[in-house]
Amino acid sequence: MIFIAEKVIINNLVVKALVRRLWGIIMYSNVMDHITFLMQLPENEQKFICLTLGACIFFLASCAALQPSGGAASTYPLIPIPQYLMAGEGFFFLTKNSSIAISEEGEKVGEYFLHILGRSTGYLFTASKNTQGKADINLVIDPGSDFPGPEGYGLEVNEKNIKIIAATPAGLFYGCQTLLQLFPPEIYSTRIISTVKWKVPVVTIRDKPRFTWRGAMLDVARHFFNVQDIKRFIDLMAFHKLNRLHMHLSDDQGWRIEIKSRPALALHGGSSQVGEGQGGYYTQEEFKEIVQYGLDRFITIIPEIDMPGHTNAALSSYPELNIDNIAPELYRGTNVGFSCLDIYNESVYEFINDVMRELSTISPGPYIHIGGDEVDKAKKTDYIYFINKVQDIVYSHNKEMIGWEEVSQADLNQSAIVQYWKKLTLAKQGIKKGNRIIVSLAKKMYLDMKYNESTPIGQNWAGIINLKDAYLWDPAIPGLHEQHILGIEAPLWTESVQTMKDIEYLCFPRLAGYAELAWSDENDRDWKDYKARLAHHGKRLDAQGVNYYKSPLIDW
Ligand code: TNX
Repeated sequence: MIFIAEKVIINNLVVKALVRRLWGIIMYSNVMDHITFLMQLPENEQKFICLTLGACIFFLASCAALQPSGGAASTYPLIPIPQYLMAGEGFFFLTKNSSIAISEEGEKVGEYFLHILGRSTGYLFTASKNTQGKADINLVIDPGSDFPGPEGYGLEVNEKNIKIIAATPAGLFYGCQTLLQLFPPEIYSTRIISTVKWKVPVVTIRDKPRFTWRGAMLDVARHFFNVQDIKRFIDLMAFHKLNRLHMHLSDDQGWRIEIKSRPALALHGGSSQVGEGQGGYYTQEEFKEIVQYGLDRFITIIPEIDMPGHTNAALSSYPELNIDNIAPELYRGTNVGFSCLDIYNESVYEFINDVMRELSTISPGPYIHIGGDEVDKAKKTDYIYFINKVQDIVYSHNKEMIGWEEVSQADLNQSAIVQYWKKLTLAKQGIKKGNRIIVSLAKKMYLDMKYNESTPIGQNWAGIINLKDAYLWDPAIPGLHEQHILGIEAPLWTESVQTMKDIEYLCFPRLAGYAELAWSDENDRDWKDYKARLAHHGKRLDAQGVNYYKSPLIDW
């Protein structure tokens, strides 16, 4: 039996309560009284009671074996922790002769999986399409299968073979990520390792995410990062089952996306960044390449053009967007809140329409982020007027609008999404209007905050966020109910971040914790257990050459 019917799978806590109850009955009642009473009953009633009791004990024992993987950190150090895991005994061994079968609809997922397996093992597998369970590893897509949600999967490993089954390619992809984590960490190496036995512990897993939005944000405006860096970041996200990459493509310090009808944006506005560097921008072709790379890993790219504030680079490129029609100098500092588009100038909306039109053709995802944060220069009524007009433009290009929490003051479309970063009152205003919330709470989730006072890069305005602070909280904070939360997203602002090594240092391992917050059940998260799993996860990061922060809180 691969999958245990949903009703049988019950929460760890329920099992514990039942076991405690049974134990209480045995310990605190006079057992002899019960036995004497039993002996006096007619024989058929005695049989009935004994059988029922036996069945109960069997049921409880099998439930206990089905505990979520909390206690199994050492054998199954998975991050994020899966919903249900039934531990087994023994191992499956992968050899160069192992056969692999992949459903036709899962071909791309299979390519990804075989590429990672091949890099470190050196085994050159070719997959067959016959997924009748005959191969050693079977990656099966069965749309009719009874899986919880579109991203769920089941994974069964026994000593003879492995089977992952999912209703969608996304589910299969996440199943493959879990399987890869079950191998020794060297499986992530980019060169062939011949000293390791490629074994996988016997296990049954059934899993699905808690939130549909599991994101990270990269600010490529304060410092520019090239396509290679973004692809590496996408790979690291995929490995943690994250599925949304929000790219902050414009700010005071730089404009990072080619807009053909407004070429100065990239050519001039893209030529600066914080400090000395020369900035840069993505051509539309490069951006499409990033989008496709993300799609192949089930990560949707969300482009953000921040407005009406955070617009110095645009104002410097096209002076007519300014109230005084004078182009300001390019800006290389780190202040915020000083720039603003000319809100009552119609040509500003023609400009925005050009940008949104081009952006929506190169960004097939359903969302466009319009920023809307920290506009110190505009009065509230003017701000609302602006956001309402921009929202109409976004929807005219068939995209759903996302904005930082300040946009909740405007007349939001029902499908618009509010990104909560600081003020709960603004998030709640969005909820009242029926809008969904992405939680990016600065004091818990800003990846540019330092780990401790002496962290060499990063900021501290929202607080110091060590690994425990980042992990040990729940996004459904008081006043924000689970059903209003679309998911979570951890932003990395890059005022102080100059290289990919810097990105990795601030993101890892905190992002692993956010991935677990986004994917796993709240009841299954436990700091002590997480610490043990993270120590092992460090080896996976090592194998990928990630420059992560070796927090003293973890016994690496
Ligand atoms: C706040 S959060 C900002 C960014 C800064 C960041 C620095 C938000 C919507 N805006 O403009 O880069 O703090 O931590």
